Amino acid sequence: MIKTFLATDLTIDTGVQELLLKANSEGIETAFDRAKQQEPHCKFGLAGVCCRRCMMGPCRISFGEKGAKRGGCGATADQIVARNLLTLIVDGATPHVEHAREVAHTLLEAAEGIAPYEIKGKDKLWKIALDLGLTLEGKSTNEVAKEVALIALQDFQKQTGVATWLSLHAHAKSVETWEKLNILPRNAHLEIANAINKAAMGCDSDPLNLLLGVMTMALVEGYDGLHLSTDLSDVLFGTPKLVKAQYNMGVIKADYVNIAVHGHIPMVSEKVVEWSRKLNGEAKALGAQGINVIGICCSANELLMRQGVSVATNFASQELAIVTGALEAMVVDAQCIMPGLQKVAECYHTELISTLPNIKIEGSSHVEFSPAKADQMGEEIVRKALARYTERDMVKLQIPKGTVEAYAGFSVEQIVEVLSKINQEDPLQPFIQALTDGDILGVVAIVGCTNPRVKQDWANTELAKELLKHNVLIVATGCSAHSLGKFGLLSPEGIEYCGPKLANVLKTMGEANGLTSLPPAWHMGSCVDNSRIDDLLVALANRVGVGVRDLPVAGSSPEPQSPKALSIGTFFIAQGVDVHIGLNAPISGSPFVENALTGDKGDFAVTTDELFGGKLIYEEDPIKAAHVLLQRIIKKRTALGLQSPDLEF
Ligand code: NFS
Ligand code: SF4
Repeated sequence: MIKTFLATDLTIDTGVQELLLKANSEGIETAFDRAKQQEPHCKFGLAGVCCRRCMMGPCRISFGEKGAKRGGCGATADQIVARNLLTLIVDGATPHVEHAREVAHTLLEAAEGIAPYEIKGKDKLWKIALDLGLTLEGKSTNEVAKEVALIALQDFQKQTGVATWLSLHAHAKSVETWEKLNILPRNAHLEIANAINKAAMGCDSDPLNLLLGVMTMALVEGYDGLHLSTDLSDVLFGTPKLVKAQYNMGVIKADYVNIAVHGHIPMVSEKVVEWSRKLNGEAKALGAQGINVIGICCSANELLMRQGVSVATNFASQELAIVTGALEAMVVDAQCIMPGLQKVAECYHTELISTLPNIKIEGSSHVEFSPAKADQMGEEIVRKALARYTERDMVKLQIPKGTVEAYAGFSVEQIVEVLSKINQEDPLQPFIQALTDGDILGVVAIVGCTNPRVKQDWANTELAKELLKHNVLIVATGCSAHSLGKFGLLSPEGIEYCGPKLANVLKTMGEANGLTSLPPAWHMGSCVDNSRIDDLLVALANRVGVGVRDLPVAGSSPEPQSPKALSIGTFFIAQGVDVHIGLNAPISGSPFVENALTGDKGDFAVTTDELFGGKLIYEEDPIKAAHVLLQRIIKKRTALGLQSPDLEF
């Protein structure tokens, strides 16, 4: 643990600051301490030029005149960086692909009557079934659901053709580009194996071919990761609708049995909520007011959107939720679960509970999830939490005060419904009119994580405010959406940050729906729900009659932590959307790879800007990043023949 630190340098969240001081005084180490201990980071690792792919190595390429220019096998910096990037994108995409497969498997078992889940999203099921060309006549919900689940599972098996979920969602112009480049994926598992095979020692050593492999993996991420997860989660649990909830550590309640759900997999978190409601009376029998479920990271997003569950915090401060001393249990499944949680939990009465059969945490308890035994899991977890309540140490209890109101639930279906209150026949028309007139200058998706290497929530919120000032509408997902929620940008009050034109549009749209205004940032869900942002872009492009690459939109991950942020970003670049990152990807050691991803059209032999119409933008300063994104948006507006104001920064 570092002895002296200023909590205000580490996060702008005052609740987290308070808990960092508490942790410090109790001698508890957190990710913020450990991140400092890792400084300075290895410069070879940061640049992506270290290779551990075989036992001739590890090898690293020197930056200066002197030193090795090739690894033991002869691999150059370009080749090593490209191979490392490919496996990094596999690291990002694979958890989402597993997420999707688990949802598909659960849907299948639910349809077969084996798994205790009711199919709540019938509308979504019908829509997907029709899009897949199935006939519905005379079939029960379960029969249709089974057919859909079996077709979805084919996206992990089929050896020829193109992944079905890509064909369901991709814009025709994007598919044309990908076909020409021969990067269309067949099935997710095959492409993951293919990518690992390409990157293996002595296999693919052509940096361009490796980068094309990166783009294939990005499409796997987009369609068999994000889209498949969202679609089938909506079928099982319903499509999100506008919902109001609270943000900040203050959502943890002193007089309740508190259960935090953390991770990503809605089959786990939904059952925890269901059983918390069923066993609420037992908490009262213990003298508590009831059971309070709160969310962390993307499980929070899933439950916020569908159940109105409030959000305690995001990635970087996950351990600090335990430091309140008020959590009876923290239930985790997969992805972004810090192993450090267990050590913190041991300082309190909190039980850390892992759930997925293949994902365990050293020292934690484990209550196993399987679709068929989901109810047993839910009940056992909640009973474990109840049992811990009486062990709470009141001396260690300290919950930062105050919560912030936030709206979430902006699925595309909900956005269309909101807009239909203005134009019933053609709901997207008022949105497109506002874009055309420049009342909405463009749309930027602020997505991804928080990272203890960056002052928590600072870059996410600064970038959002600067863009809003210039009338750019924000859509958000993941832990970035949580950053915006904590600081009021998911609430109608947040329009104080908007330029006058955007504020007017949001007021008009809000008033048509019985609100003072829509919030300036639309919370569209978890990280897999970046699929919803994609659907929105495809719908807008189709309505206008252009490609996704032509739209005045961009993406940004100001505080990225996970390789998932990079694989998702690359998916959007593949469609011609510019993507900003606030911490660099490990590519700077290769001029070829760096230029291919960040160069402009015509800059270099090959750039994604040239091939796809979008590029990677690396900028740590969120204000400068906002300005670069504004310039890129205006460039796209100009190409569409749209007027834009002269920007003054
Ligand atoms: Ni997304 Fe969600 Fe958060 Fe980053 Fe992790 S929880 S999948 S990766 S840290 S946003
Ligand atoms: Fe070194 Fe080549 Fe082996 Fe990598 S694959 S560790 S560069 S010898």
